[in-house]
Amino acid sequence: MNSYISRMLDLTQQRNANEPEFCQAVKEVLDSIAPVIDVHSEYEDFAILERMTEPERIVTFRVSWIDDNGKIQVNRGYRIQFSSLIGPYKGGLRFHPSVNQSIMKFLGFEQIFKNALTGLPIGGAKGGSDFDPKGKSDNEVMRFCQSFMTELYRHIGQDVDVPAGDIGVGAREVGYLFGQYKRIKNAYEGGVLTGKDICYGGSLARKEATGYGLLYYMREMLAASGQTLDGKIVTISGSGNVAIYACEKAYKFGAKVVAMSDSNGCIYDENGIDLDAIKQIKEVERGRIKDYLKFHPEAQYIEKTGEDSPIWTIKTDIALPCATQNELTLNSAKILKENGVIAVGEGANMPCTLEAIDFFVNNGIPLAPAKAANAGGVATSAIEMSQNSMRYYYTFEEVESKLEQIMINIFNSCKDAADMYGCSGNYVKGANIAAFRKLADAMIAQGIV
Ligand code: NDP
Ligand code: 2IT
Repeated sequence: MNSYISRMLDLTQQRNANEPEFCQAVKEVLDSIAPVIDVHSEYEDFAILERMTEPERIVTFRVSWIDDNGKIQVNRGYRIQFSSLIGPYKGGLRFHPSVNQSIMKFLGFEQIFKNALTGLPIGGAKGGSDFDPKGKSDNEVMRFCQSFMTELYRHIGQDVDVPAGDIGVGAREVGYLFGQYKRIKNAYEGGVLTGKDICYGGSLARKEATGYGLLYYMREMLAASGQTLDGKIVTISGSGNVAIYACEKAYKFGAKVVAMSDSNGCIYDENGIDLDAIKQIKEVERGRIKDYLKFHPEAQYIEKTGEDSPIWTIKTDIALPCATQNELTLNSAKILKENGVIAVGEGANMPCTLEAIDFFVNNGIPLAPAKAANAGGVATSAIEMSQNSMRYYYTFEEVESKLEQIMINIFNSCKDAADMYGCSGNYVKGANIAAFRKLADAMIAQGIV
Protein backbone atom coordinates (compact mmCIF):
# COMPACT_ATOMS: atom_id res chain seq x y z
CA MET A 1 0.00 0.00 0.00
CA ASN A 2 1.23 3.47 -0.89
CA SER A 3 2.47 5.23 2.29
CA TYR A 4 0.63 8.51 1.56
CA ILE A 5 -2.63 6.63 1.16
CA SER A 6 -2.22 4.52 4.27
CA ARG A 7 -1.33 7.63 6.31
CA MET A 8 -4.44 9.37 4.93
CA LEU A 9 -6.66 6.38 5.75
CA ASP A 10 -5.43 6.48 9.35
CA LEU A 11 -5.87 10.23 9.55
CA THR A 12 -9.41 10.08 8.13
CA GLN A 13 -10.34 7.44 10.67
CA GLN A 14 -8.80 9.42 13.54
CA ARG A 15 -10.33 12.75 12.62
CA ASN A 16 -13.78 11.34 11.82
CA ALA A 17 -13.96 8.41 14.21
CA ASN A 18 -17.68 8.82 14.86
CA GLU A 19 -18.58 9.07 11.15
CA PRO A 20 -18.56 5.51 9.76
CA GLU A 21 -20.34 6.25 6.47
CA PHE A 22 -17.97 9.11 5.69
CA CYS A 23 -14.91 6.96 6.47
CA GLN A 24 -16.34 4.21 4.25
CA ALA A 25 -16.80 6.55 1.28
CA VAL A 26 -13.27 7.93 1.68
CA LYS A 27 -11.79 4.44 1.98
CA GLU A 28 -13.43 3.32 -1.26
CA VAL A 29 -11.87 6.24 -3.12
CA LEU A 30 -8.42 6.04 -1.49
CA ASP A 31 -8.19 2.27 -2.04
CA SER A 32 -8.90 2.88 -5.73
CA ILE A 33 -6.41 5.62 -6.51
CA ALA A 34 -3.16 3.99 -5.34
CA PRO A 35 -1.92 3.49 -8.93
CA VAL A 36 -2.37 7.22 -9.59
CA ILE A 37 -0.63 8.34 -6.40
CA ASP A 38 2.22 5.94 -7.19
CA VAL A 39 3.07 7.86 -10.36
CA HIS A 40 2.11 11.40 -9.21
CA SER A 41 4.23 12.18 -6.15
CA GLU A 42 3.36 15.87 -6.56
CA TYR A 43 -0.14 15.12 -5.26
CA GLU A 44 1.36 14.49 -1.82
CA ASP A 45 3.41 17.71 -1.99
CA PHE A 46 0.23 19.63 -2.73
CA ALA A 47 -1.66 17.90 0.14
CA ILE A 48 -4.36 16.92 -2.33
CA LEU A 49 -5.86 14.15 -0.20
CA GLU A 50 -5.81 16.20 3.02
CA ARG A 51 -7.72 18.95 1.26
CA MET A 52 -10.07 16.73 -0.72
CA THR A 53 -11.30 14.91 2.40
CA GLU A 54 -12.01 18.08 4.41
CA PRO A 55 -15.25 19.93 3.54
CA GLU A 56 -14.80 23.57 2.62
CA ARG A 57 -17.69 24.44 4.94
CA ILE A 58 -20.26 22.69 7.13
CA VAL A 59 -23.43 24.50 8.11
CA THR A 60 -25.84 23.09 10.71
CA PHE A 61 -28.87 24.87 11.95
CA ARG A 62 -32.05 24.57 13.99
CA VAL A 63 -35.34 24.16 12.14
CA SER A 64 -38.37 24.97 14.30
CA TRP A 65 -41.87 24.53 12.93
CA ILE A 66 -45.41 24.03 14.15
CA ASP A 67 -47.29 20.79 13.47
CA ASP A 68 -51.01 20.45 12.73
CA ASN A 69 -51.77 20.10 16.44
CA GLY A 70 -50.15 23.44 17.19
CA LYS A 71 -47.15 21.74 18.84
CA ILE A 72 -43.63 23.10 18.27
CA GLN A 73 -41.26 20.64 16.57
CA VAL A 74 -37.49 21.05 16.29
CA ASN A 75 -35.28 19.37 13.70
CA ARG A 76 -31.66 19.72 12.69
CA GLY A 77 -30.71 21.05 9.24
CA TYR A 78 -27.42 20.59 7.39
CA ARG A 79 -25.58 21.81 4.35
CA ILE A 80 -22.13 20.38 3.65
CA GLN A 81 -20.41 22.59 1.07
CA PHE A 82 -17.71 20.10 0.27
CA SER A 83 -15.98 21.40 -2.82
CA SER A 84 -16.33 24.37 -5.16
CA LEU A 85 -13.32 23.34 -7.25
CA ILE A 86 -15.08 22.96 -10.56
CA GLY A 87 -18.34 24.84 -10.09
CA PRO A 88 -20.89 26.11 -7.57
CA TYR A 89 -21.61 23.65 -4.77
CA LYS A 90 -24.21 21.23 -6.12
CA GLY A 91 -26.09 18.32 -4.62
CA GLY A 92 -29.39 17.20 -3.17
CA LEU A 93 -31.25 17.60 0.10
CA ARG A 94 -32.31 14.51 2.04
CA PHE A 95 -35.18 14.51 4.54
CA HIS A 96 -35.05 11.25 6.51
CA PRO A 97 -34.91 10.46 10.24
CA SER A 98 -31.54 8.73 9.80
CA VAL A 99 -29.83 11.92 8.57
CA ASN A 100 -26.75 12.87 10.58
CA GLN A 101 -23.40 14.53 9.90
CA SER A 102 -21.71 11.30 8.83
CA ILE A 103 -24.36 10.58 6.21
CA MET A 104 -24.34 14.18 4.98
CA LYS A 105 -20.54 14.16 4.67
CA PHE A 106 -20.37 10.84 2.84
CA LEU A 107 -22.99 12.06 0.39
CA GLY A 108 -21.19 15.40 -0.09
CA PHE A 109 -17.89 13.63 -0.65
CA GLU A 110 -19.39 11.25 -3.23
CA GLN A 111 -21.02 14.18 -4.96
CA ILE A 112 -17.68 15.88 -5.70
CA PHE A 113 -16.49 12.88 -7.70
CA LYS A 114 -19.84 12.21 -9.33
CA ASN A 115 -20.18 15.79 -10.47
CA ALA A 116 -16.64 15.77 -11.87
CA LEU A 117 -17.52 12.68 -13.92
CA THR A 118 -20.46 14.44 -15.58
CA GLY A 119 -17.99 16.75 -17.33
CA LEU A 120 -20.15 19.72 -16.33
CA PRO A 121 -19.10 22.71 -14.17
CA ILE A 122 -20.58 21.70 -10.80
CA GLY A 123 -18.92 21.38 -7.40
CA GLY A 124 -20.04 18.99 -4.66
CA ALA A 125 -22.45 19.43 -1.73
CA LYS A 126 -25.22 17.72 0.20
CA GLY A 127 -27.72 18.77 2.79
CA GLY A 128 -30.92 17.84 4.49
CA SER A 129 -32.56 17.20 7.80
CA ASP A 130 -33.60 14.46 10.21
CA PHE A 131 -37.20 15.57 9.52
CA ASP A 132 -39.39 12.57 8.59
CA PRO A 133 -41.91 13.47 5.86
CA LYS A 134 -43.76 10.16 6.33
CA GLY A 135 -47.22 10.66 7.75
CA LYS A 136 -46.96 14.46 7.64
CA SER A 137 -49.68 16.56 5.99
CA ASP A 138 -48.89 18.79 3.00
CA ASN A 139 -49.19 21.80 5.31
CA GLU A 140 -46.71 20.37 7.77
CA VAL A 141 -44.24 19.63 4.98
CA MET A 142 -44.72 23.19 3.68
CA ARG A 143 -44.15 24.77 7.09
CA PHE A 144 -41.06 22.65 7.63
CA CYS A 145 -39.65 23.57 4.19
CA GLN A 146 -40.32 27.27 4.78
CA SER A 147 -38.52 27.20 8.12
CA PHE A 148 -35.63 25.18 6.64
CA MET A 149 -35.21 27.68 3.79
CA THR A 150 -35.45 30.66 6.12
CA GLU A 151 -32.03 29.63 7.40
CA LEU A 152 -30.60 27.94 4.29
CA TYR A 153 -31.27 30.86 1.90
CA ARG A 154 -28.28 32.87 3.23
CA HIS A 155 -25.89 30.06 2.25
CA ILE A 156 -27.09 29.31 -1.31
CA GLY A 157 -27.52 31.06 -4.67
CA GLN A 158 -27.46 30.14 -8.34
CA ASP A 159 -23.70 30.85 -8.55
CA VAL A 160 -22.95 29.74 -4.98
CA ASP A 161 -24.74 26.55 -4.04
CA VAL A 162 -27.62 24.84 -5.84
CA PRO A 163 -29.57 22.21 -3.85
CA ALA A 164 -31.99 19.66 -5.36
CA GLY A 165 -33.90 16.57 -4.23
CA ASP A 166 -32.83 13.26 -2.73
CA ILE A 167 -34.56 10.81 -0.38
CA GLY A 168 -37.74 12.44 0.94
CA VAL A 169 -37.33 15.53 -1.22
CA GLY A 170 -39.16 15.59 -4.55
CA ALA A 171 -41.01 18.19 -6.62
CA ARG A 172 -43.42 19.02 -3.77
CA GLU A 173 -40.63 19.89 -1.33
CA VAL A 174 -38.52 21.71 -3.95
CA GLY A 175 -41.61 23.81 -4.77
CA TYR A 176 -42.13 24.88 -1.14
CA LEU A 177 -38.41 25.58 -0.75
CA PHE A 178 -38.30 27.65 -3.96
CA GLY A 179 -41.40 29.64 -3.00
CA GLN A 180 -39.85 30.62 0.32
CA TYR A 181 -36.46 31.48 -1.23
CA LYS A 182 -38.12 33.72 -3.81
CA ARG A 183 -40.20 35.42 -1.15
CA ILE A 184 -37.15 36.18 1.02
CA LYS A 185 -34.95 37.37 -1.87
CA ASN A 186 -37.69 39.22 -3.76
CA ALA A 187 -36.13 37.94 -6.98
CA TYR A 188 -36.79 35.04 -9.33
CA GLU A 189 -33.43 33.27 -9.34
CA GLY A 190 -34.49 30.19 -11.26
CA GLY A 191 -31.19 28.35 -11.03
CA VAL A 192 -30.99 28.35 -7.22
CA LEU A 193 -32.71 24.98 -6.94
CA THR A 194 -33.11 22.13 -9.41
CA GLY A 195 -35.75 19.45 -9.63
CA LYS A 196 -38.36 22.21 -9.93
CA ASP A 197 -41.76 21.49 -11.39
CA ILE A 198 -42.03 22.09 -15.13
CA CYS A 199 -44.64 24.82 -14.61
CA TYR A 200 -42.19 27.29 -13.01
CA GLY A 201 -38.71 26.60 -14.39
CA GLY A 202 -37.97 22.89 -14.07
CA SER A 203 -36.44 20.79 -16.80
CA LEU A 204 -38.26 18.15 -18.76
CA ALA A 205 -36.71 14.72 -18.08
CA ARG A 206 -35.11 15.74 -14.73
CA LYS A 207 -37.59 13.53 -12.87
CA GLU A 208 -36.68 10.56 -15.05
CA ALA A 209 -32.96 11.33 -15.34
CA THR A 210 -31.34 9.33 -12.54
CA GLY A 211 -33.19 6.11 -13.30
CA TYR A 212 -32.90 6.48 -17.07
CA GLY A 213 -29.21 7.36 -16.73
CA LEU A 214 -28.58 4.24 -14.66
CA LEU A 215 -30.02 2.09 -17.45
CA TYR A 216 -27.97 3.89 -20.11
CA TYR A 217 -24.85 3.16 -18.07
CA MET A 218 -25.92 -0.47 -17.62
CA ARG A 219 -26.54 -0.77 -21.37
CA GLU A 220 -22.99 0.44 -22.06
CA MET A 221 -21.46 -1.79 -19.40
CA LEU A 222 -23.26 -4.88 -20.69
CA ALA A 223 -22.31 -4.02 -24.27
CA ALA A 224 -18.63 -4.03 -23.23
CA SER A 225 -19.00 -7.75 -22.59
CA GLY A 226 -21.22 -8.40 -25.61
CA GLN A 227 -24.55 -8.46 -23.76
CA THR A 228 -27.80 -6.51 -23.86
CA LEU A 229 -30.71 -5.81 -21.51
CA ASP A 230 -33.19 -7.45 -23.84
CA GLY A 231 -34.97 -10.35 -22.13
CA LYS A 232 -33.07 -9.97 -18.85
CA ILE A 233 -34.74 -10.34 -15.45
CA VAL A 234 -34.20 -7.30 -13.23
CA THR A 235 -34.82 -6.60 -9.53
CA ILE A 236 -34.85 -3.01 -8.25
CA SER A 237 -34.77 -2.06 -4.59
CA GLY A 238 -36.69 1.01 -3.50
CA SER A 239 -39.79 2.40 -5.15
CA GLY A 240 -39.00 6.09 -5.11
CA ASN A 241 -37.83 8.47 -7.80
CA VAL A 242 -34.74 6.56 -8.89
CA ALA A 243 -36.31 3.08 -8.72
CA ILE A 244 -39.46 4.03 -10.65
CA TYR A 245 -37.65 5.53 -13.63
CA ALA A 246 -35.02 2.81 -13.63
CA CYS A 247 -37.92 0.38 -13.95
CA GLU A 248 -39.49 2.40 -16.76
CA LYS A 249 -36.28 2.43 -18.81
CA ALA A 250 -35.52 -1.24 -18.09
CA TYR A 251 -38.86 -2.09 -19.71
CA LYS A 252 -38.04 0.18 -22.68
CA PHE A 253 -34.81 -1.77 -23.15
CA GLY A 254 -36.75 -5.07 -23.24
CA ALA A 255 -35.95 -6.29 -19.74
CA LYS A 256 -38.52 -7.63 -17.27
CA VAL A 257 -38.60 -6.14 -13.75
CA VAL A 258 -39.95 -8.72 -11.28
CA ALA A 259 -39.38 -7.10 -7.88
CA MET A 260 -39.33 -3.71 -6.13
CA SER A 261 -39.29 -2.74 -2.46
CA ASP A 262 -39.55 -0.11 0.25
CA SER A 263 -38.12 -0.06 3.75
CA ASN A 264 -40.78 -2.50 5.01
CA GLY A 265 -40.45 -5.25 2.42
CA CYS A 266 -40.58 -6.21 -1.23
CA ILE A 267 -43.05 -7.41 -3.81
CA TYR A 268 -42.34 -10.14 -6.32
CA ASP A 269 -44.48 -10.35 -9.45
CA GLU A 270 -43.32 -13.02 -11.84
CA ASN A 271 -45.48 -11.52 -14.60
CA GLY A 272 -43.48 -8.31 -14.41
CA ILE A 273 -44.06 -5.38 -12.08
CA ASP A 274 -47.02 -3.21 -13.09
CA LEU A 275 -45.30 0.19 -13.06
CA ASP A 276 -48.56 2.15 -13.33
CA ALA A 277 -49.66 0.57 -10.07
CA ILE A 278 -46.34 1.49 -8.42
CA LYS A 279 -46.63 5.09 -9.63
CA GLN A 280 -50.18 5.29 -8.30
CA ILE A 281 -49.11 3.93 -4.89
CA LYS A 282 -45.89 5.92 -4.52
CA GLU A 283 -46.33 9.12 -6.54
CA VAL A 284 -50.05 9.74 -5.94
CA GLU A 285 -51.11 7.96 -2.72
CA ARG A 286 -47.69 8.08 -0.95
CA GLY A 287 -48.53 4.55 0.25
CA ARG A 288 -46.59 1.38 1.01
CA ILE A 289 -45.28 -1.18 -1.49
CA LYS A 290 -47.49 -3.78 0.17
CA ASP A 291 -50.48 -1.93 -1.34
CA TYR A 292 -49.43 -3.50 -4.67
CA LEU A 293 -51.37 -6.58 -3.55
CA LYS A 294 -54.61 -4.55 -3.87
CA PHE A 295 -53.84 -4.16 -7.59
CA HIS A 296 -52.31 -7.63 -8.06
CA PRO A 297 -53.41 -10.14 -5.40
CA GLU A 298 -51.49 -12.86 -7.24
CA ALA A 299 -48.15 -11.15 -6.49
CA GLN A 300 -46.10 -12.04 -3.44
CA TYR A 301 -45.15 -9.69 -0.58
CA ILE A 302 -42.08 -10.49 1.53
CA GLU A 303 -41.76 -8.52 4.74
CA LYS A 304 -38.29 -7.34 5.77
CA THR A 305 -37.49 -8.99 9.09
CA GLY A 306 -33.70 -8.97 9.52
CA GLU A 307 -30.83 -6.71 8.52
CA ASP A 308 -30.73 -7.81 4.89
CA SER A 309 -33.33 -6.79 2.34
CA PRO A 310 -35.38 -9.80 1.15
CA ILE A 311 -35.29 -8.51 -2.43
CA TRP A 312 -31.73 -9.81 -2.94
CA THR A 313 -32.86 -13.40 -2.33
CA ILE A 314 -34.95 -13.28 -5.51
CA LYS A 315 -33.34 -14.84 -8.59
CA THR A 316 -32.32 -12.19 -11.11
CA ASP A 317 -29.92 -11.43 -13.96
CA ILE A 318 -29.44 -7.79 -13.01
CA ALA A 319 -29.70 -6.25 -9.54
CA LEU A 320 -30.26 -2.50 -9.21
CA PRO A 321 -30.04 -1.21 -5.63
CA CYS A 322 -31.91 2.13 -5.78
CA ALA A 323 -32.96 2.76 -2.15
CA THR A 324 -30.19 3.75 0.26
CA GLN A 325 -26.63 3.29 1.56
CA ASN A 326 -25.35 -0.13 2.65
CA GLU A 327 -28.56 -1.87 1.62
CA LEU A 328 -26.70 -4.66 -0.20
CA THR A 329 -24.40 -6.61 2.12
CA LEU A 330 -21.81 -9.32 1.51
CA ASN A 331 -24.38 -11.91 2.50
CA SER A 332 -26.83 -10.61 -0.11
CA ALA A 333 -24.05 -10.41 -2.71
CA LYS A 334 -23.28 -14.10 -2.19
CA ILE A 335 -26.93 -15.05 -2.62
CA LEU A 336 -27.18 -12.97 -5.80
CA LYS A 337 -24.15 -14.77 -7.21
CA GLU A 338 -25.50 -18.22 -6.31
CA ASN A 339 -28.68 -17.22 -8.15
CA GLY A 340 -26.69 -16.31 -11.26
CA VAL A 341 -26.59 -12.49 -11.26
CA ILE A 342 -24.61 -11.17 -14.27
CA ALA A 343 -24.38 -7.45 -13.40
CA VAL A 344 -25.13 -5.00 -10.59
CA GLY A 345 -25.91 -1.29 -11.02
CA GLU A 346 -25.87 1.17 -8.13
CA GLY A 347 -28.74 3.65 -8.49
CA ALA A 348 -28.58 4.72 -4.84
CA ASN A 349 -25.51 6.34 -3.27
CA MET A 350 -23.11 3.76 -1.79
CA PRO A 351 -25.75 0.99 -1.69
CA CYS A 352 -23.22 -1.87 -1.65
CA THR A 353 -21.05 -2.32 1.41
CA LEU A 354 -17.27 -2.34 0.81
CA GLU A 355 -17.29 -6.13 1.32
CA ALA A 356 -20.10 -6.58 -1.23
CA ILE A 357 -18.20 -4.45 -3.77
CA ASP A 358 -15.03 -6.51 -3.30
CA PHE A 359 -17.03 -9.71 -3.65
CA PHE A 360 -18.59 -8.67 -6.97
CA VAL A 361 -15.29 -7.39 -8.34
CA ASN A 362 -13.33 -10.48 -7.23
CA ASN A 363 -15.94 -12.77 -8.77
CA GLY A 364 -15.91 -10.99 -12.12
CA ILE A 365 -19.46 -9.65 -11.77
CA PRO A 366 -19.49 -6.21 -13.47
CA LEU A 367 -20.53 -3.48 -11.03
CA ALA A 368 -21.72 -0.06 -12.21
CA PRO A 369 -20.52 2.22 -9.37
CA ALA A 370 -22.92 4.77 -7.90
CA LYS A 371 -20.90 7.91 -8.52
CA ALA A 372 -20.84 7.13 -12.23
CA ALA A 373 -24.07 5.19 -12.76
CA ASN A 374 -26.43 7.53 -10.92
CA ALA A 375 -24.81 10.75 -12.17
CA GLY A 376 -27.56 11.28 -14.74
CA GLY A 377 -29.70 13.02 -12.13
CA VAL A 378 -27.22 15.71 -11.22
CA ALA A 379 -26.09 16.04 -14.84
CA THR A 380 -29.66 16.85 -15.82
CA SER A 381 -29.83 19.26 -12.88
CA ALA A 382 -26.91 21.07 -14.51
CA ILE A 383 -28.86 21.09 -17.77
CA GLU A 384 -31.79 22.57 -15.83
CA MET A 385 -29.46 25.32 -14.53
CA SER A 386 -28.25 26.12 -18.02
CA GLN A 387 -31.83 26.35 -19.29
CA ASN A 388 -32.65 28.71 -16.41
CA SER A 389 -29.64 30.89 -17.28
CA MET A 390 -30.65 30.99 -20.94
CA ARG A 391 -34.30 31.60 -20.01
CA TYR A 392 -35.15 28.87 -22.46
CA TYR A 393 -36.50 25.31 -22.51
CA TYR A 394 -35.28 22.19 -24.24
CA THR A 395 -37.77 19.53 -25.32
CA PHE A 396 -37.88 16.21 -23.51
CA GLU A 397 -36.08 14.59 -26.43
CA GLU A 398 -33.33 17.23 -26.40
CA VAL A 399 -32.67 16.75 -22.69
CA GLU A 400 -32.81 12.98 -22.92
CA SER A 401 -30.38 12.84 -25.81
CA LYS A 402 -27.91 15.04 -23.85
CA LEU A 403 -28.37 12.72 -20.86
CA GLU A 404 -27.72 9.65 -23.00
CA GLN A 405 -24.51 11.13 -24.40
CA ILE A 406 -23.33 12.16 -20.93
CA MET A 407 -23.87 8.62 -19.61
CA ILE A 408 -21.98 7.15 -22.57
CA ASN A 409 -19.12 9.58 -21.90
CA ILE A 410 -19.08 8.71 -18.20
CA PHE A 411 -18.94 4.99 -18.95
CA ASN A 412 -16.09 5.55 -21.40
CA SER A 413 -14.16 7.64 -18.84
CA CYS A 414 -14.49 4.84 -16.27
CA LYS A 415 -13.47 2.19 -18.79
CA ASP A 416 -10.53 4.16 -20.15
CA ALA A 417 -9.20 5.01 -16.67
CA ALA A 418 -9.49 1.37 -15.60
CA ASP A 419 -7.67 0.24 -18.75
CA MET A 420 -4.96 2.88 -18.35
CA TYR A 421 -4.21 2.02 -14.71
CA GLY A 422 -4.17 -1.77 -15.08
CA CYS A 423 -7.57 -2.64 -13.65
CA SER A 424 -9.64 -3.29 -16.79
CA GLY A 425 -13.27 -4.16 -16.08
CA ASN A 426 -13.11 -2.67 -12.57
CA TYR A 427 -15.40 0.29 -13.09
CA VAL A 428 -15.35 1.17 -9.39
CA LYS A 429 -11.64 1.95 -9.62
CA GLY A 430 -12.10 3.46 -13.07
CA ALA A 431 -14.72 5.94 -11.82
CA ASN A 432 -12.70 6.95 -8.78
CA ILE A 433 -9.51 7.40 -10.80
CA ALA A 434 -11.11 9.38 -13.62
CA ALA A 435 -12.83 11.79 -11.21
CA PHE A 436 -9.85 12.08 -8.89
CA ARG A 437 -7.40 13.02 -11.64
CA LYS A 438 -9.61 15.83 -12.85
CA LEU A 439 -10.13 17.20 -9.33
CA ALA A 440 -6.49 16.90 -8.31
CA ASP A 441 -5.36 18.80 -11.39
CA ALA A 442 -7.97 21.52 -10.77
CA MET A 443 -6.77 21.80 -7.17
CA ILE A 444 -3.16 22.28 -8.21
CA ALA A 445 -4.17 24.86 -10.83
CA GLN A 446 -6.04 26.96 -8.24
CA GLY A 447 -3.24 27.24 -5.68
CA ILE A 448 -3.34 26.64 -1.95
CA VAL A 449 -6.96 27.31 -0.92
P1 NDP B 1 -37.10 8.57 -2.70
O1 NDP B 1 -37.36 9.23 -1.42
O2 NDP B 1 -37.90 8.95 -3.91
O3 NDP B 1 -37.20 6.99 -2.55
C1 NDP B 1 -36.41 6.33 -1.63
C2 NDP B 1 -36.74 4.86 -1.67
O4 NDP B 1 -35.77 4.14 -0.92
C3 NDP B 1 -38.09 4.55 -1.03
O5 NDP B 1 -38.64 3.42 -1.64
C4 NDP B 1 -37.69 4.27 0.41
O6 NDP B 1 -38.58 3.43 1.12
C5 NDP B 1 -36.38 3.56 0.23
N1 NDP B 1 -35.53 3.81 1.39
C6 NDP B 1 -35.11 4.99 1.84
N2 NDP B 1 -34.40 4.85 2.98
C7 NDP B 1 -34.38 3.55 3.23
C8 NDP B 1 -33.82 2.77 4.26
N3 NDP B 1 -33.12 3.33 5.27
N4 NDP B 1 -33.98 1.43 4.19
C9 NDP B 1 -34.67 0.87 3.17
N5 NDP B 1 -35.25 1.56 2.18
C10 NDP B 1 -35.11 2.87 2.22
O7 NDP B 1 -35.54 8.80 -2.98
P2 NDP B 1 -34.73 8.69 -4.36
O8 NDP B 1 -35.32 7.64 -5.22
O9 NDP B 1 -34.56 10.06 -4.88
O10 NDP B 1 -33.29 8.23 -3.83
C11 NDP B 1 -32.93 6.85 -3.74
C12 NDP B 1 -31.43 6.74 -3.70
O11 NDP B 1 -30.88 7.28 -4.91
C13 NDP B 1 -30.72 7.49 -2.57
O12 NDP B 1 -29.57 6.78 -2.19
C14 NDP B 1 -30.30 8.79 -3.23
O13 NDP B 1 -29.22 9.38 -2.56
C15 NDP B 1 -29.91 8.28 -4.60
N6 NDP B 1 -29.88 9.25 -5.68
C16 NDP B 1 -30.97 10.02 -5.98
C17 NDP B 1 -30.94 10.89 -7.06
C18 NDP B 1 -32.11 11.68 -7.47
O14 NDP B 1 -32.03 12.37 -8.49
N7 NDP B 1 -33.23 11.63 -6.77
C19 NDP B 1 -29.70 11.07 -7.85
C20 NDP B 1 -28.65 10.16 -7.51
C21 NDP B 1 -28.75 9.31 -6.45
P3 NDP B 1 -39.54 4.05 2.27
O15 NDP B 1 -40.60 4.80 1.53
O16 NDP B 1 -40.03 2.87 3.01
O17 NDP B 1 -38.67 4.95 3.11
O1 2IT C 1 -27.26 12.17 -5.23
C1 2IT C 1 -27.52 12.93 -6.19
O2 2IT C 1 -26.79 13.03 -7.16
C2 2IT C 1 -28.77 13.69 -6.12
N1 2IT C 1 -29.53 13.53 -5.17
C3 2IT C 1 -29.10 14.68 -7.19
C4 2IT C 1 -28.36 15.97 -6.94
C5 2IT C 1 -28.74 17.10 -7.85
O3 2IT C 1 -28.21 18.19 -7.58
O4 2IT C 1 -29.51 16.95 -8.80
